Amino acid sequence: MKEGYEALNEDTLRGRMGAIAAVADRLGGDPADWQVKEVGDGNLNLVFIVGGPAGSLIVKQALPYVRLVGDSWPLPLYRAFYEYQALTRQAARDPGSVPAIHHFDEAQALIVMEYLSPHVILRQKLIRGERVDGLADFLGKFCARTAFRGSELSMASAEKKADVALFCGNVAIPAITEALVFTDPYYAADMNNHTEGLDPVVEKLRNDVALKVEAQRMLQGFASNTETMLHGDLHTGSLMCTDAETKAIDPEFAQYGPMGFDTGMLIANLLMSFFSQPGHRSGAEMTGMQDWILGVIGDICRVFDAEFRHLWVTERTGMLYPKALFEDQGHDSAPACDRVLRDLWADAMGACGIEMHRRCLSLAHNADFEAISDPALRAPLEARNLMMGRELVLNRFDPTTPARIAEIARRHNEEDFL
Ligand code: SR1
Ligand code: MG
Repeated sequence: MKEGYEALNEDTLRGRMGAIAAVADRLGGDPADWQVKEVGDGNLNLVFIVGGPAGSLIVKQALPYVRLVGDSWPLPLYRAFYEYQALTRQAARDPGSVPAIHHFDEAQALIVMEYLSPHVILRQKLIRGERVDGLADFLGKFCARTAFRGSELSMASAEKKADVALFCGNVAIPAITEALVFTDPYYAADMNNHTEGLDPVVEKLRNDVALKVEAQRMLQGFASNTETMLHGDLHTGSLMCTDAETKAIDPEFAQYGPMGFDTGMLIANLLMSFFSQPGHRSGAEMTGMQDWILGVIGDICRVFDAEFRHLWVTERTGMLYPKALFEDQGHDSAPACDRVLRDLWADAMGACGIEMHRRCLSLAHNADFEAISDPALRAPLEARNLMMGRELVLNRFDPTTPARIAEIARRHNEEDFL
């Protein structure tokens, strides 16, 4: 732990933050009068909303352990440093997509940033049946821009390799993903849990050697392919929305990895929202929400594709697929872009399927399903989700289209697997 680190609490925050001009000037007034509320509902960190007469902001501080589990699971404070680095890169690669940073303190593992208001976590909105205008446009562009602009399709090699080296220091956080996402779902790991009644499907997945092989191949790629800087944890709890605006938050799992990973994880979380809807509403309201979610997924794919192809033409300045080799020779580079996208979508579909598994089988489940209190209702919905995840992992090299994703989702949504 860095010398001098001290976790904040609602009593100490005013005094400590009041001494920082970047904070005090934004909040105004006497720090003793600031309103302070700890609102962290994630698995890892402290998050405070701090309000003064001139405005409000967020103070996020890493704890030296996993909050979800307690101090029996230590976790390096350096994750705040990587989150800060990732936020600055995302802000440059997709301006306006992430909260503005007002102050960073490495020793205290603390980031002071813009308070997004009246935004709420997308997962909560989806559980409530609320829609967000422009969601797919934001997400498709965010994923395409961060994937493309963080890769050697765009970046100078020396700069990209230096960045890969920097992020290589982030060992403990990717290790969580390597275990919880890629490995633990496929055997009875210590911290796993799953819904009562789901055993037949869990057993089927854990005895599917071909599935385990594919999950480990995906892990091999995740651990060794440094194509671009990932958000690393782009689920619906890492997005904050109003009814018409979306921002991405919380990139402490940032690492260099396969270009399709973020998009796959994101689509998985939307699919879990799709499958869980019958636990939250019924009738036309439910089918309408499910149709809307599938529409968002399809549009994310279309927007991603269009934006990636646009960047391919306008910003392909890195060492990969250089114009000197294609356009300058009078050769069309579009087939090369097709090929890159095909591989990217195969990675995305694999990551998607694995994320659908881990959120029902491993340690950190998601509220979409967990908020369904009756296990007899929850288990069959989770079973549909798990079985679709399997199909996506095993068939991830089939061409990915919005129609194919929607067809697989609708087919599984009709099935009883238990
Ligand atoms: C122990 S951390 C569990 C999960 O929380 C984070 O949000 C990541 O998704 C991680 O896998
Ligand atoms: Mg998080």
